[in-house]
Amino acid sequence: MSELKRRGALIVVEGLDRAGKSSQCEHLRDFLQESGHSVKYIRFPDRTTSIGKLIDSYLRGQSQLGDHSIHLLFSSNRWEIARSIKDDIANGITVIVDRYSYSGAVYSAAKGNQSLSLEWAWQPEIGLPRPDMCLFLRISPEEAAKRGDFGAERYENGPMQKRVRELFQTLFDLQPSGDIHQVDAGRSFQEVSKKIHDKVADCMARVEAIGPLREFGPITV
Ligand code: Z5A
Ligand code: MG
Repeated sequence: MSELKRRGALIVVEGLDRAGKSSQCEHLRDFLQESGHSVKYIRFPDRTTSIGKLIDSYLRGQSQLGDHSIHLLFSSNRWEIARSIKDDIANGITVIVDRYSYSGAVYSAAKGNQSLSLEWAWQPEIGLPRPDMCLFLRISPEEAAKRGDFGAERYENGPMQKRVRELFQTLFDLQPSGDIHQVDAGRSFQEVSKKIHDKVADCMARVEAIGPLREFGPITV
């Protein structure tokens, strides 16, 4: 009887601005590849697709869209790539994702629009692949500020980041236990990457015990 292929792991990296998500994701990809694993690194928003180009233009302030419309575009941007994530995982490839549904729900709900609650914002994420592990890179506003000023994009301002920080915690409290792993991202790059590598190694070792890739379910706030 032929041996069944071991599936890849779905690892999400989340965090506030300047927490070091993208640099850590790239480092993790290289580390896993050098250790002989098949790995892919993707980031959301994926600004290369036609939906992603609309999002990019909005984030740069070059176009205007209603809060609900842009929210659903961010979610669509994940749905258009969901099939390939599932296929890669089934083919034994570990997929590292830089921002995901958690950012999606939290940044939109942080705008304070009465008809765009966290619960409403989570709805379009239901059914998307659920990560085997989400690493949340935790950083204080002071530490983040040392890594450079806010950029010119929307949402890159103090009050928005404060609300986002609170809502991440609210959303994480509603996730299935064991999904979210907090990492102190205020430490040196090497210290943070060591923590991440250890946690990811644990997760990859548990993938068989977890079973098939799961899907996001509803939340009740
Ligand atoms: N958004 C949304 O609204 N809805 C959604 O569904 C999604 C996203 C998916 C763009 O995201 C915006 O989209 C974002 C949320 C919203 N808005 N905000 N705010 P993005 O992911 O494209 O944004 P980004 O600009 O790529 O990411 P970032 O958060 O600003 O940065 P980062 O990836 O966390 O950090 P980094 O680029 O890896 O590092 C930042 C700097 O710090 C860099 O100079 C590093 O060399 C340095 N660094 C990193 N680690 C360290 C340590 N440990 N010590 C010292 N310095 C460090
Ligand atoms: Mg980044």
